[in-house]
Amino acid sequence: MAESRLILALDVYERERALEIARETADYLWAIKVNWPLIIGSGLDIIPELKEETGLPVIADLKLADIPNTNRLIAGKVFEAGADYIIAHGFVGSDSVEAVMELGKTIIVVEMSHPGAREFIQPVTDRLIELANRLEPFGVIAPATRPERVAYIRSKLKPGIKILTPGVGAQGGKAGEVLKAGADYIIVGRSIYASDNPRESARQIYEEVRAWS
Ligand code: O7E
Repeated sequence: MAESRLILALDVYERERALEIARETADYLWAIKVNWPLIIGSGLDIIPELKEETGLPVIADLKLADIPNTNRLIAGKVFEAGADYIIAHGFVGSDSVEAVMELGKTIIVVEMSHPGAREFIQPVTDRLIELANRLEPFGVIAPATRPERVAYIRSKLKPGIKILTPGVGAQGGKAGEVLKAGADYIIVGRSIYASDNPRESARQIYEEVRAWS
């Protein structure tokens, strides 16, 4: 099977349900993203459990946005638990992001997918792209809900820095459009985990993504 470019946003609370959905969909995924709902509901041990269950990388989407020392304290524990990547906000400044990058592979938010992202984040996206180009993280987060912004971010971003795009499905983004615009990976949550058949939903999105690869 071709390498997947699909990331599952596993935003459920319960450990058993998370492990079951991960097991059912793993064949179609590149990685699993865990966010606060799952960490709050199931604890940090869910990270090694998901890795053991699926063999897939885990992205800890903590959207870290604190002073360097606090970012370091949090990221240290989360990498130690087995996270392969951590997502951090860039708007807090390069020292805060560097504190995370010193400990492991990091993904920086340069623009978000919801309508409110236009208020404060989008106006500073250019500067966040500059930050990413300077620090060279593994990747950046860009909005699948606005393919034209993904294309813009791709045109300004150093080659080699990956673009990960949430917002496909429940938020209205279309996988094909955002991949055509230059995304490397798409992040999908509700359209998979809240569907009647998560495995089949993941398979359908995987096939759609593959058609663009
Ligand atoms: O809308 P869904 O259910 O497909 O889930 C989308 C997931 O991506 C969810 O975990 C949400 O917190 C996350 N996300 C966005 O939806 N928009 C963003 O701009 C950023 C993220 C995200 O992954 O953040 C990484 C920083």
